[in-house]
Amino acid sequence: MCHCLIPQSIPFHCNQNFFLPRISCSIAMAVWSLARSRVLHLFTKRHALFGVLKQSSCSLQSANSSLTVPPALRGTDNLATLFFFSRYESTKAHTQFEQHYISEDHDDQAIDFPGGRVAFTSEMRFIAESASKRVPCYRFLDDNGEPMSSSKYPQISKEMAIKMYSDTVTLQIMDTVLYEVQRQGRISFYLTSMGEEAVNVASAAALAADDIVLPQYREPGVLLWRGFTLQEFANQVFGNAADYGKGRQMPVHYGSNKHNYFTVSSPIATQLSQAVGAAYSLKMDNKSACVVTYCGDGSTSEGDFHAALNFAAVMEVPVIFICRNNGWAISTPIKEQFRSDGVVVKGQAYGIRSIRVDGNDALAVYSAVHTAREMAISEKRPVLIEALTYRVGHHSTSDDSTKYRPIDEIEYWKMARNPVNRFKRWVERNDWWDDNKELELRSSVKKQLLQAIHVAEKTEKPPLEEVFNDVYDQPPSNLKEQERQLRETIKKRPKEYPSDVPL
Ligand SMILES: Cc1ncc(C[n+]2csc(CCOP(=O)(O)OP(=O)(O)O)c2C)c(N)n1
Ligand SMILES: [Mg+2]
Repeated sequence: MCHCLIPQSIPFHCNQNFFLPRISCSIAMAVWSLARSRVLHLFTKRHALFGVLKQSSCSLQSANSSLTVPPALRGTDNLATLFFFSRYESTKAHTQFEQHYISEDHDDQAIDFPGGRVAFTSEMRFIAESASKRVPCYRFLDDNGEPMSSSKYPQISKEMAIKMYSDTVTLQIMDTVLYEVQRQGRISFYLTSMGEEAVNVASAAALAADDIVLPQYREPGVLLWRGFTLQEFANQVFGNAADYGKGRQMPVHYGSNKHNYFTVSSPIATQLSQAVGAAYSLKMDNKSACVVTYCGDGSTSEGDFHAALNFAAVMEVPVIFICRNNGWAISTPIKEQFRSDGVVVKGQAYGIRSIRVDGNDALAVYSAVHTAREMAISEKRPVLIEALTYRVGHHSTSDDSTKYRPIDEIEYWKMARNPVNRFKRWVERNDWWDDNKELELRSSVKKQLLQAIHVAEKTEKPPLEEVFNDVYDQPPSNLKEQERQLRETIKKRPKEYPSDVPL
């Protein structure tokens, strides 16, 4: 276990930045604009290094596709362009800036500047705000679950494929049932991963158990893959005495020392700089493992995202940043989040090898994470993966996403671009799966989950004193005073205190 992991006896809360200070936005912006110059002429080289990127592009157009397209998107020959354009219209390319970029440089006249040799140019020109072509999106399966021609077959065994598919189905069922349990008022909060099952499970499948995971919150599939049981999930959302967080966290703030999975922390992006610290620790210990941290598109607007990427690049640590770009940060669409070509280009700005991948294609996610892991560990370097996906559910049970986005957009991603159905078609095509197995799996998972919920609901809550434990070795006087006041209040108003929490 690396130095920076918190011991078992202390709850795994990481709501502060332990490892790295925040850097100011202005410094991050300065780093971005300086480094952006490298993007234009180095990009081709990077692609060559990154064979997987070159294998395919993300054309969503499919001759065989019988997919339902939302009315707003009909009447076009190129669904890919239109749909991606509508999601990414914040990006405009200005080719005229780029065309002369390399040819006019006077390589013989250069300055040996700290950080490397820089050629002079007699031409005054500004670097374009974006490249003429958007970074393509690596995918293996098309929307119908058929391998795209020229795609290399990812090394996935039958056993692995079946576990991947079974876990995505389990995640779907868990989300459906626990969402309803919240609606029935039996738990206080819930948040689904619907639409993002492939990023969850396929990325987990590409990792080793020793790799340390620092999640955002929409990645319970990683924990499921590692063997966290339905009973453990249920205990956490009910906040009972068997919950490892002793009921102190909101539901879905899972964590497991056993599975090297840091507890989810609500303040977004804090996990990113912590991940860099953990990866640095792995490097110091010369471990053959990496750290994997997840974030959303919204998190990339936090200063922590930029600090984390910069530190990771400079310190050369084995960390994989997986950004689930799902189009929305609660009600904020990505066109109001950034003006860059999504997230992937930010990696190169900080000197980090990066790839954009179809997050709804389990095999592409698997391949990209698997390759990234090898590079991160063998070359001791960070890697950034931008997974294009879509949050099909509401942000959480505290949200109604139909208030800010069209229902047909949601339906389109739910039906036509469903990552679970796409992967299923591929597994079926290999004769590894059929309807009987499907029925059997679904009924068995439902049965186990309902039983787990029943047990979790019946299990007693942690005693009141636990609210005040585990942070300090010796509780300070102000905490003792708070506990005294709480007990006094309960005595005065016993009816307002939940009867199932032991005093
Ligand atoms: C520092 C911080 N600011 C704001 C919030 C409130 N908040 C919770 S989730 C969220 C949106 C995050 O969006 P994204 O990173 O895209 O993840 P997604 O929910 O789409 O998976 C916000 C703003 C928070 N938890 N922490
Ligand atoms: Mg998002």
